[in-house]
Amino acid sequence: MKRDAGNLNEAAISHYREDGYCVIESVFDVNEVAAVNQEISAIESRMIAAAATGVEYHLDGKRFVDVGVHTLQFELPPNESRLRVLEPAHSLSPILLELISDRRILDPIRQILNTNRVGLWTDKVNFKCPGGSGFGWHQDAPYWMHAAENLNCLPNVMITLDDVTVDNGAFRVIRGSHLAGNRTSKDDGSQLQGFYTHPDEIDLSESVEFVVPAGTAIIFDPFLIHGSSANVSSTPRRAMIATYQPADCLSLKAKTMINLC
Ligand SMILES: O=C(O)CCC(=O)C(=O)O
Repeated sequence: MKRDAGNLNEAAISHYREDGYCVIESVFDVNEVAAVNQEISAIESRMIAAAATGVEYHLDGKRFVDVGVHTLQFELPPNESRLRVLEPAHSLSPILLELISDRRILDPIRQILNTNRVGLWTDKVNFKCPGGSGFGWHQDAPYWMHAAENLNCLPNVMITLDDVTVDNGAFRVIRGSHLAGNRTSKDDGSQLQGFYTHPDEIDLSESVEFVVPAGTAIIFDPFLIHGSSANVSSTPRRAMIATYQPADCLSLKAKTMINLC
């Protein structure tokens, strides 16, 4: 189910409710995407430099650094000089705040949340540099379970910032998997096992992969099982993911109210 930018029609809203996602193509044009990518590149350099002042830790061999409220996750060797994820990112740049506050994104979110007043729960940039690692199958809700006031009201929007191909690490979901709520997690003894979905819970016959152009918005439910493969191409596959909530609720990391209405 693909929609052009604008309000979601009833079919798109039903698709979101029943299948756990909907896709809006051509939300942002090439110039808008290029401006965001230029900003992201500057932010990556700035935050890598700032990591020297942060608090470093390792989980399952992955390097994390907290710099104030920002968590930096670095890529694995041989790409360890590159960022994998930066969360949150909007407060580092008016351009990123503008992107995730854009009416073309907020209007569909208002429809999904059935409210005019929308706030931000969290946001991140996934850099997916050439050689960047994939994301194992997981749901987002378990990460947020202990902090969110409205676990069922946290729609995610992935904004693609490069044309997505199978080779550069397309995003994928298990259609309808949100309907069964919180799934059993992995039990492989890893530190992050609680955040990954147990393989027995994953019905690969319902897997949907999104090969979409830059500037697309993929809206998905916080309980939807999702992930992506590694980037085996020579070009990046950048994306920004913003997660919304009803207004007047605290955000995940900074614990401030970020009302976008
Ligand atoms: O960016 C991707 O490819 C996957 C993102 C993802 O699963 C996440 O950030 O939760």
